[in-house]
Amino acid sequence: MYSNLHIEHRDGIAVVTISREKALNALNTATMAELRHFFGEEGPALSGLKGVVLTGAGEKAFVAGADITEFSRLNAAEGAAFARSGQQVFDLIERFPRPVVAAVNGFALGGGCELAMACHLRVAGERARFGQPEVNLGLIPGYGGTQRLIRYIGRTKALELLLTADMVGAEEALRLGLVNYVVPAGEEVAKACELIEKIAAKAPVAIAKVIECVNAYFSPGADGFALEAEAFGACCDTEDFREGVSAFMEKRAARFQGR
Ligand code: CO8
Repeated sequence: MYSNLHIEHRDGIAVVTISREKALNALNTATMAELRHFFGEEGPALSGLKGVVLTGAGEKAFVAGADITEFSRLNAAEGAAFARSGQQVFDLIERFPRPVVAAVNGFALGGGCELAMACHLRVAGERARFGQPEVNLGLIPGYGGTQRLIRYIGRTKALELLLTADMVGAEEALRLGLVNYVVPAGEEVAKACELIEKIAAKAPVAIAKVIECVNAYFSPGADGFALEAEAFGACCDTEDFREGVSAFMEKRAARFQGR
């Protein structure tokens, strides 16, 4: 079904590997269309899905950026449309109601760093390298990099990385707050799956509401506190809330049904 994504289902976790190893998994139009399909309405059935791990094929790169060969001749209007379309795909990932964890196994540059930042959590292998090198090409990030990098690491360091095109390694990314964990090379996907398993033991509706409310903090015009109160109320109406409280009282593990 997909040509550029390899999807493997591991006990309720979809491990999605971007598979264009010869181009260091660069995001071409076809790959973006497949990501749009996967994370959009036609994507995986949510029932039984614990979460998604996104990673790159091979040992060298997570994703080395948007595919440079495809946008060398864009004019202003085409460039803006190209960027907006990519932003929509990454918004789908950010709003996905199950946890999406990036397993960053190498270079995460330009659109690759932006893709990792659109995921809810990031696990970096010790050889991972992050950067927004677009100014080297006479461009700026177009898939949300100027906005999301600041959210994660603050204005001071974000401006430095965006202006200098410097890359940071995994340990520095951890120190800056760009990634959640650093693991030995080759263990990125396993750690990402471990995180998803931990989250999968919680109430699925509550997890989806947390994602929605945290996203609201960063949505201009959204009233995050109002949304939180509404979402809290919606959780109160779920069977899982009753099960969670009963399990606590009975000193046993909760068995959530996602409703
Ligand atoms: N696009 C297309 N092909 C790529 C890309 C890319 N982003 N990155 C690497 N490749 C290809 C290389 O061309 C090369 O192909 P070939 O073997 O056919 O020559 C192959 O992958 C291997 O790459 P290298 O030989 O360069 O490998 P090195 O180990 O020497 O270097 C690097 C690895 C440092 C990662 C290097 O490949 C590099 O600098 N790549 C480009 C990184 C970059 O600039 N990324 C940002 C791209 S711009 C972007 O992402 C903007 C996002 C928003 C777009 C909005 C659209 C308007």
